[in-house]
Amino acid sequence: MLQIKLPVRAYKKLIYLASVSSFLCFLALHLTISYQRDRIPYDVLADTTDHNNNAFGTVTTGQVIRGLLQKTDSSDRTTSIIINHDSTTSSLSSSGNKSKNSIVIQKSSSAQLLPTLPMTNSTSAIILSNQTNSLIQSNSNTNSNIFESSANKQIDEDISTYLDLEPHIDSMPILGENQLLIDLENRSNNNLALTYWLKARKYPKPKSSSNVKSCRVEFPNLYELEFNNIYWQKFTTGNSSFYLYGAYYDNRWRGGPLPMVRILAMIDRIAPPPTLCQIWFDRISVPIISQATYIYGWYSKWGNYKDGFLQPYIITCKIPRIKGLPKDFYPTSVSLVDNRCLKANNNLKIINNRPAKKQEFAVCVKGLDFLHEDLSVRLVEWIELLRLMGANKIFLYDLEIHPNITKVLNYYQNEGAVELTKISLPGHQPNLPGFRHLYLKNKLTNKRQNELIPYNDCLYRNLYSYNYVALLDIDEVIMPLKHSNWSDMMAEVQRLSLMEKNYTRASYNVRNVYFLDDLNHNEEQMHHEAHEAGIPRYLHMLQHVYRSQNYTKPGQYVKCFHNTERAVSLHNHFPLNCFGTCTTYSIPIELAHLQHYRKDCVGPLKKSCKEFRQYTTRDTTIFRYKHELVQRTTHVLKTLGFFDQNSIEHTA
Ligand SMILES: *[C@@H]1O[C@H](CO)[C@@H](O)[C@H](O)[C@H]1NC(C)=O
Ligand SMILES: *[C@@H]1O[C@H](CO)[C@@H](O)[C@H](O)[C@H]1NC(C)=O
Ligand SMILES: *[C@@H]1O[C@H](CO)[C@@H](O)[C@H](O)[C@H]1NC(C)=O
Ligand SMILES: *[C@@H]1O[C@H](CO)[C@@H](O)[C@H](O)[C@H]1NC(C)=O
Ligand SMILES: *[C@@H]1O[C@H](CO)[C@@H](O)[C@H](O)[C@H]1NC(C)=O
Ligand SMILES: *[C@@H]1O[C@H](CO)[C@@H](O)[C@H](O)[C@H]1NC(C)=O
Ligand SMILES: *[C@@H]1O[C@H](CO)[C@@H](O)[C@H](O)[C@H]1NC(C)=O
Ligand SMILES: CC(=O)N[C@H]1CO[C@H](CO)[C@@H](O)[C@@H]1O
Ligand SMILES: CC(=O)N[C@H]1CO[C@H](CO)[C@@H](O)[C@@H]1O
Repeated sequence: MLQIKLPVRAYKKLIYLASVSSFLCFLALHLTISYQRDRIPYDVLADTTDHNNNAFGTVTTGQVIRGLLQKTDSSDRTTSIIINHDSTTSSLSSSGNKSKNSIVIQKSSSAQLLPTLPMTNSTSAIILSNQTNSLIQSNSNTNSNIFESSANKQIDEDISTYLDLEPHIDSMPILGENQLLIDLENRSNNNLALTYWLKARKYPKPKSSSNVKSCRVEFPNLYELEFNNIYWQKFTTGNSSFYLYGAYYDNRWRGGPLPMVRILAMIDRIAPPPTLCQIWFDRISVPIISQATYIYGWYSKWGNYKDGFLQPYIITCKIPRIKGLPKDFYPTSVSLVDNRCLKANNNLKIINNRPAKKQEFAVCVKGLDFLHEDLSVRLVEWIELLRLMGANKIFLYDLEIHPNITKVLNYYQNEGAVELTKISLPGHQPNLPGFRHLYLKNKLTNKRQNELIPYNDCLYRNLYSYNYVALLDIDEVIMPLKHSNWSDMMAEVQRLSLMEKNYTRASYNVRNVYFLDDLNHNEEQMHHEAHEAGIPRYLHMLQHVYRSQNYTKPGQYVKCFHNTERAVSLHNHFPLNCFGTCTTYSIPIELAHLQHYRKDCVGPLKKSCKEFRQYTTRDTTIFRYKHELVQRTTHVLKTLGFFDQNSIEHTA
């Protein structure tokens, strides 16, 4: 309406002004865009935030950077967003291609270093390395480093084709805190009761704790727990340090009328001080208190029996009867304290795995320490052989392993045949991969003491899942000699042992016999070809069918099927503590033996080893599984890409 009333000249003027101003607007916009395009790293970051629905997503690029970096000192979460999404190195240059300064962030776990990043064109390059968390500052005048040279490279991309492209990033929605906590429960080896914590933190806070008589203890705060080397929690009392690994519910009837919580721990004392357990139940806002007792998981004569060395313990807390609680009302988590009224700084989820059906055989393997030794192919053969003999599941612990071994174990984990659990060494012991290996090699007694944690964790996780657990190394197999599988063999062993004495044993042990690598190279003694015909050369056990005639002495270097109904603490060769006495039955060598595949005898047997090499015999019991073992092993190796595709097709 307004326009119609205007004179024609003014109308024309208006159109002219409008077009001129929109042209200027366009020009300004264009300049802004191309200016920003020069600063690619900024765009990358802005994009990332955008896609993840981040709160900072809508502001313009320059602000995003500033916003994120300023936030770092106050919010760890923000820090991790930058770092996690930037798995490749991102370099931020402060002005076009002119700048000589660059900031390189390599995934850093130390958030507190970030606030020192200069946002101005400061003259130094800062490298944050995840390896050492150290800050290396170098002067720009002297930095002839790789980052500079890559910045000067001639890059000539036609950006116009990229304008609307969506980079392939992980578009998973960002999880809420509760979901993150539930996921973390798995990652903590299931020793954090995070699902429970979400509930427990909503319990009403006790009012005043000054009233000592009726002290109402608070549930430990997740963010105030004292952690150690990822999987451990530390509890200090007096001058003793406790490193807690896991807690388990034990209500086996042989343990008496009261159920128990068992806690696996390393303690730097041979006589730990008295402590109390605070046992938490779902829906009860105060803990049940019980005195802790200690079961020493080691023999003093094996060495390191001294304060200051970390000693393995099974800490036991009986759960007092509580009126009105149903029998299957299980405790949820447990803390150790030295005063019943104290809020604890440790809290372990109580593991209580109860599958509907108990299976027969679990195999447990201590922390694998094969970073540089690629035993992947031998591991495949070993796992397949155990499965053929009747192992229901193999539980392995991972200290450090070669990537090819990881590949193998991931495959079997997906198949459900294997469970791999990461583990670390507690306390002051080294955990840098490679260094830890050298430490364990040079500190044999410490190594053995540490091994008791995975062994007993494996026992206690599986108390109600398997009848027997066997602790084997990956160069050992318990070979049934008369039967085709462990199940049939153990049925016979049970029958024989009950005839001898009418009770089940805590363990059933098999004698050790060496299948040394070089026994079949001694051509003068044994007339045979160097390789077993029709068997692939990469199958170590199938190729090594010569063993010594002599077994190691009865009771020495034996391995057992441990009875999960009776064992209280396990050691490599025998149970150390049982309900009642630790009884064992020696399985006759006609029924089974332990085939031990080694280069050489263990250290203390060097003398007998001469004889082991002198009297040898060809033992092809393993050939019973030959066809299946060759087929399965080869199939897995092929599936995982261990063979050159061309050579398979060539020979086929
Ligand atoms: C450092 O980061 C690289 C690449 O992201 C990774 O391969 C390496 O394992 C990390 N090192 C440590 C000690 O975390
Ligand atoms: C934890 O891991 C187990 C298998 O190891 C899986 O079945 C379960 O779904 C996982 N739980 C969560 C919450 O991710
Ligand atoms: C630890 O403390 C107790 C008493 O608090 C003391 O008797 C003992 O000697 C101490 N042990 C060491 C190794 O310091
Ligand atoms: C063990 O072998 C016997 C005889 O070959 C067979 O009947 C039985 O099913 C096998 N048991 C298992 C658990 O594989
Ligand atoms: C063995 O003990 C069980 C009970 O533990 C009993 O039922 C059985 O009769 C005993 N067998 C012999 C041969 O004594
Ligand atoms: C080892 O075996 C040989 C041959 O069977 C036998 O003569 C020798 O006595 C055995 N040695 C021991 C220590 O048993
Ligand atoms: C095993 O490791 C070697 C060395 O890293 C590598 O070349 C090979 O491809 C790996 N094998 C498989 C099946 O990944
Ligand atoms: C805007 C700007 O500084 N451009 C420079 C980018 O780098 C090339 C080569 O190093 C120079 O020639 C340009 O002047
Ligand atoms: C080398 C360079 O670009 N120096 C500039 C750094 O930034 C300040 C202002 O923040 C300028 O004054 C410098 O010229």
